[in-house]
Amino acid sequence: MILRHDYGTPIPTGAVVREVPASTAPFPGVTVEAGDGLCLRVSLSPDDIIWGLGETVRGINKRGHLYRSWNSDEFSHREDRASLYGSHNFVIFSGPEKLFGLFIDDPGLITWDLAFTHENEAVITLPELGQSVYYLTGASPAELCRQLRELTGPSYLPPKWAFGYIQSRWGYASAEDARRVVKNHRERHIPLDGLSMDIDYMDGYRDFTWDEALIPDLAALSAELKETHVRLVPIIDAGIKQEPGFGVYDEGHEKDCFVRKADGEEFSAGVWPGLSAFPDFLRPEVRAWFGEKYQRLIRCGVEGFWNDMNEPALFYTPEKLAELREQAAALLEKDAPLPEWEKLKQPSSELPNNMEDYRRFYHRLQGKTYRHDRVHNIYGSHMTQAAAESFAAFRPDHRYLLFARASSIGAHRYGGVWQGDNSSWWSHLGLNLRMMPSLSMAGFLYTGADIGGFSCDTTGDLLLRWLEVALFSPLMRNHSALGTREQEAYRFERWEDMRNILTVRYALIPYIYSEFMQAALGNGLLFRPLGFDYPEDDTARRVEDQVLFGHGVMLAPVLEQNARGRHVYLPEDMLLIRFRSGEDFDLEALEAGHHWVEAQLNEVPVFVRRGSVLPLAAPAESVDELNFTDLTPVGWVDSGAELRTPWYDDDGVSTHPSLAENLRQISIRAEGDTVEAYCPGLTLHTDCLMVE
Ligand code: MIG
Repeated sequence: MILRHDYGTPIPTGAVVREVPASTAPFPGVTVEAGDGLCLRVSLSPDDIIWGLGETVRGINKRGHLYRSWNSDEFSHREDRASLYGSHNFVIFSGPEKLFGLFIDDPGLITWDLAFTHENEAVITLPELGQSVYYLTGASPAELCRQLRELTGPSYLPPKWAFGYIQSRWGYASAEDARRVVKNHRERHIPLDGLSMDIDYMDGYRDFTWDEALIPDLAALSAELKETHVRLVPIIDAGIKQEPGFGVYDEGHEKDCFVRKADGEEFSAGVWPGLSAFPDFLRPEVRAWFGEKYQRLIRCGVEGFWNDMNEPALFYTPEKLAELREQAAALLEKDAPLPEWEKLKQPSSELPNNMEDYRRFYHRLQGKTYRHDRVHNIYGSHMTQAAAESFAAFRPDHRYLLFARASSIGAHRYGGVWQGDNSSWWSHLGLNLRMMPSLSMAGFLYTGADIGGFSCDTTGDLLLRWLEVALFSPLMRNHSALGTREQEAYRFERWEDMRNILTVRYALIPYIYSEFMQAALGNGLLFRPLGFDYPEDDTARRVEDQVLFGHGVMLAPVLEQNARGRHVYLPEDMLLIRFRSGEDFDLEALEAGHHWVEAQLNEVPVFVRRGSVLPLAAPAESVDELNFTDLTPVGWVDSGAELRTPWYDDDGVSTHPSLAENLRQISIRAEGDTVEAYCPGLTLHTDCLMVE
């Protein structure tokens, strides 16, 4: 059941698609104080767990830290950060005597003191009124997530090829770079489906252009790569170079599409192209205008994009830069001794993403004007919406790949997210795994982190383990920053192991796709904390380094350097599949309880519940070449029992696929030595089933 309270006049964020009438019935377990701002308090018993908040640092259980909903460009973030790129204002309180969810539909700053100040209290504060708060109750945490999705709409559907491996790097600029990287993969039979192009492909960082000296014919390049089953995925930034003569800018300026300051002047901030103007994505006519621009690249055969810098990140404003200059000039003037120059450190480090700058410009939303800081967290989402609406207008029956950096709940209908600028640190391996269930809860099913780590130099073992951790991430992309060690799989001594792990991924794609589509079309979860399925098992509820995926799979990847295995807790009997490649794995039946599981650097352990199966395809080098109908289910089957697994497949591109029409059942029956597996339209091989 969902209860809604309004405080002040709620700002239309676009997050909610299903009207729930406002009520005055109290929220049991929540104390609400509404004054100038809003404060929600929940007292916690020592055993309560808090799940949610989507893309955030720290644990799956969010209890014990302070978080802030404020979309932030947090390059190389550490665990003390309160905010990352997205704001996903949904939490679940779950304990022996408690189960409810809160969704705060507010586009601005929210502070979540989740037992940070007081061990047994959660305090959520919002500086201003103007929001709806939804209180969700139901029989299970998954049920609360389903309700949230019914309230905020279904998750975005990527095309099937987007489940393949994508190679990316800040620095790929030319057609030659693209060809070389693809060739290096294909020559070594490293699977590949996408190549993402970073800002360097653009002409002077101008959106919707490309440098014609580097890419003379984008359409020809795109067609040539598609011949080898690789698709280009260019980046689009939020800011538009403020340069008279640049067509996109001139048009946006003429049509009054850019945000303005209080005095009516166009707001300007420095980002990659230099001083730039920022589209007011909150207005539908601006979205239509900006979205249409993507079609220039789509007409060249591009079928996927990533939207960056849409918090929006601001490197500096002329106003702030002038202040800094003045301070520097004063120091110069008086010929200040060296220690005094230290005074510039703080103002210069505060130049980017400065709160004062976020108060300098205004948006128009449904006839009202809002200062940016009041609606900051929905800016990026509306950029994603602009792109998605344009794709739908251009080719309504075709899915496009789209993922963005900044997001809020609501944007999950339009695209996926990647998890921002992580680092090549072992600690981020765990962090990125823990974000998967939290992002699923918020509706972002299509997600993944920069494999290998974005900033800092990666190492061969870290990249290999990261590929293993990302085995089930819908978005599986290797990406790294300019100036760091080159990070394509083939650069490393262990490249064959990396290739082998990628063959595991491709063997799994039909299953991952089946689970993804069932979750997306059925408002379900793709990744879940163990506590969702084992609410009575307190050990399972507190596990932070294992997650559930789809029907029947538990992931417990190795997250530590030099480790040759790890401790795994099994809440029930499971089959361990120790993969070395898509065709090379061994099986071991394990009983519920604690286990030390060996996993050498080139091995990835995957667990399947007794009575479930993991259907594998024969690996291929691209999704186009995968056979989705010839499968080998792997699992632990009880003799005498019939096992049924829902199985989804479709053409991979249609935009309104029907769950009912595309869902089948794989049924497996084992009786003594005879095992039979059946599913209409599938050829199933039974040699990897363990019968007991
Ligand atoms: O200021 O486009 O998160 O993936 O490589 C950095 C360059 C801008 C940040 C993105 C990252 C991308 C980088 N961008």
